[in-house]
Amino acid sequence: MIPKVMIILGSASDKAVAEKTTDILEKLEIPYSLKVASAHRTHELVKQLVIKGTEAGVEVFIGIAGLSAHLPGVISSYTFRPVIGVPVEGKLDGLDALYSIVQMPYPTPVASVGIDRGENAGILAGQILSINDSEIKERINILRKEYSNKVISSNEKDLDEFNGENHVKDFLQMEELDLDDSEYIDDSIEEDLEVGIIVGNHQDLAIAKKVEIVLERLKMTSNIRILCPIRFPKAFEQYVDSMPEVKLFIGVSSQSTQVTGALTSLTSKPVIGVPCSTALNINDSLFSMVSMPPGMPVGTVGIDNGKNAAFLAAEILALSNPEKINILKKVKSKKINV
Ligand code: C2R
Repeated sequence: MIPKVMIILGSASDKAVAEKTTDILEKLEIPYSLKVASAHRTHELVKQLVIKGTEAGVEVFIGIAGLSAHLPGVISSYTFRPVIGVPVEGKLDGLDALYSIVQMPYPTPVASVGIDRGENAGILAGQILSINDSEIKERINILRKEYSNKVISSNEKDLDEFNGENHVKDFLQMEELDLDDSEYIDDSIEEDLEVGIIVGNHQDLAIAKKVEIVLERLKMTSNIRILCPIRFPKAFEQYVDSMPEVKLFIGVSSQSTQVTGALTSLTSKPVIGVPCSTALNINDSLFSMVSMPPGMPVGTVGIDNGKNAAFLAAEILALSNPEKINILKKVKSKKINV
């Protein structure tokens, strides 16, 4: 059987993080292959695994590594399949691995998840595959319900010890709330739209435009909307729901990156995030975008690197449209200048 996902660990010492990924892939019933290979210590092995794996039909690669985690980037350099990177905490609280994974130059994107967030890598891989597989999509939705049910049941299970005299315990019990979040569908947006780009505010529009320009050159349909989910929560929700045909979303945002956070809670489709720098701080958007809790992945690219987000989106869409790979090859060999 050809595995759909290949997971490569930089070392057997990353096993605990990899287990989180394989647990999810087991739940989603997605066949995977698991290897240990280091871009530093066994470069040729990584190269062979990725090239032969791609030729055989592996659709998504996951690189798990700590320290100077060059492994996911090296995987990306040998394939046009989407690559997800999981930074492992070692020294420097895992920031060494996070930066090494996320800050890839164009056009060699890696979608980074948070430090040690192996489960989010598994879910993101599942979301990517679910674009062309309704059974995986169904299983992703069940998994998302498990994560939300855990929160909901905590209200009954975990708050018992709060017995203060002023705690109004019976206020708004779970059964009094309307928690049905089944998807609202409106057919107001053109059917052939492939990518929805949402940008949090005007200040980040220049980066979103880069995403759009590269998507256009890569022959993908997209549209940009400036919409802030904190200032306009209802409009944001309606806008996301109004695009049932969109295959994936790209959120562009600075500061506390509510755009991508809100997107993952409203859709089970893949969400790619571009953290934007501001004059005062470069790191806040990266950290708040990538460090999503278990169950809610945002495949984060490097700071201000809208072009890599577009390239990654094309790699994802090329899974069902191999002709797109020819365009990606031309871009990489600079026959098309974007
Ligand atoms: P050892 O425990 O084998 O010394 O590895 C591994 O992923 C691991 O987290 C320590 C750490 O080194 C990482 N490593 C990389 C690469 N190869 C190994 N980051 C690589 O090629 O990027």
